[in-house]
Amino acid sequence: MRGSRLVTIESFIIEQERLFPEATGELTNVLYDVALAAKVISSYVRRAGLAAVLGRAGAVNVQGEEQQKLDVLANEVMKHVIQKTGRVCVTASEEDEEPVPVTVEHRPGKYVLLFDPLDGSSNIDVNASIGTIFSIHKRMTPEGTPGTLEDCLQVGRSQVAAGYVIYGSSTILVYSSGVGGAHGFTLDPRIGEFLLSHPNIVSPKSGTYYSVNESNYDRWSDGYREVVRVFKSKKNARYIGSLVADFHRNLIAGGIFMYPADKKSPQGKLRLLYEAAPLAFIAEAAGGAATDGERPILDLEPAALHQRTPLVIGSAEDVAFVQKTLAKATAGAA
Ligand code: AHM
Ligand code: MG
Repeated sequence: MRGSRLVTIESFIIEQERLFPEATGELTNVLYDVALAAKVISSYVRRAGLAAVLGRAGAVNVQGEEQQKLDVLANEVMKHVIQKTGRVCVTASEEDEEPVPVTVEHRPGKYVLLFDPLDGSSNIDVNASIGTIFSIHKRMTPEGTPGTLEDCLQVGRSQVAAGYVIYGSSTILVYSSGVGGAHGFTLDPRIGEFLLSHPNIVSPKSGTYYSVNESNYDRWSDGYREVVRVFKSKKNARYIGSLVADFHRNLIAGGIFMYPADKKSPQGKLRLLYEAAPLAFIAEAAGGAATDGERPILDLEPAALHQRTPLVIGSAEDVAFVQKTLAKATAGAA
């Protein structure tokens, strides 16, 4: 742990809130709620091999208990913690087909929470790092009413806060509320608190690592093939197949993550609203960048809740190199 002063996530967020004299404290509370959900999810993840949570939903484990899929469970935890607080008007998740509005009975609040409860699901059963990603917006529709799809379909640039939790060798929550930078907190399991461990994260301008699923090489455009040819000769390959884990490594150590569009996934694989946009918010807050190969992720206008996007994210100079190489390849092909 860096620094001798123990700073809890609560006290840190309150300190940050003082930078905004007009703040009412409600966003702070939404962030606490997310941190609380993260602790609960983390406790399930840590016991995953013992509790009845591995495998497919609907299956029965060796003790005859009905198993609940960990990502379904994480989705329920997040909604349970946030839906009745009076602070959000709608939630949207990778696991729910439609937005889930907060009913009038539960006092719809002024924020919107979008999330991927447990990303990297192919890694769950093999004990590799997985994560939760979250994005917070102010609502667009009138206060006091249940939120709608319109509240969810907002451009990434208008996020008021975003972040992720990585369940790795330790559990770390990284968040940003924009102007104040990006900050990381490590869950101390002895006291059950997130403590400040990575203040003011600054991502290196260029990095050692590149992360991409190279088995898709034959399906990529010439531009991406050229990018990877150059990266192979200059960088080190690291790919877990768990976005949060690949992103976190590259954020801290420097590097780039790419999930391009390809012949099989013409829009890319990753989701704009609750995967790409929140991580792009963190990347930019840490001095990095994120594009779909051409345009900043944070400027993309969403048209559908589960919309996909190609994603190129990480150290600023590496992302710029990809953009330049792709543009050159497109111009050359024209
Ligand atoms: P998921 O939301 O179903 O877990 O899928 C998203 C994951 C990301 O974590 C990861 O970057 C990517 O899918 C890996 O995909 P692939 O196996 O095609 O490389
Ligand atoms: Mg996901």
